[in-house]
Amino acid sequence: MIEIRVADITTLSVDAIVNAANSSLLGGGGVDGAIHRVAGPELKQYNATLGGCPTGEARISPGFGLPAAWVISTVGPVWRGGQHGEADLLAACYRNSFALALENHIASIAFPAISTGVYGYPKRAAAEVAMRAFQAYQSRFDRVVACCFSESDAEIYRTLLND
Ligand code: AR6
Repeated sequence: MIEIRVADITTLSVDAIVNAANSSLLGGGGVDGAIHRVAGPELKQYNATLGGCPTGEARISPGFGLPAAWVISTVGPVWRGGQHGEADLLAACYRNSFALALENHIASIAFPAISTGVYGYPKRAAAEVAMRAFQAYQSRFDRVVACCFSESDAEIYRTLLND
């Protein structure tokens, strides 16, 4: 089932939350900063052992201080006009995050709108990529949460879900 929520993803009680990270996996601003703040310094220490993550791939860590048991960090593409493989890379983020979740027997998972903040991916185009992935994988999970940070972002997902 796909749920569209307006929330701070760090508050969600799901098995795994997805982080829109950078390739260092060591923290940053936006949702990444929020997740590291609530998880605590153990997340950065743990991620330092992972050796980074290329754009489009994903890595899994324990949730430490978060309500979620797991954090799946994925590195979205920086928007450079749309002709540099951005859509394929963003789709890979969702696919690789879902694949890691399945390998780890995760039943409920929440995603932020990857790449739509600092990385500048247009929100509607990013939501189309996200929704296609949610629809492809939802039957293998109890809950797939599209975690929006504003009501206007949620409205974009609702429009796509009802299409
Ligand atoms: N809960 C849910 N969504 C959030 C939260 C939150 N607490 N905070 C922000 N968002 P961004 P990116 C939304 O910039 O574009 C970091 O510095 C936000 O409104 O967090 O993938 C990393 O270290 C937006 O819709 O991630 C990277 O360097 C979405 O999350 C870089 O930013 C993504 O915005 C990644 O940029």
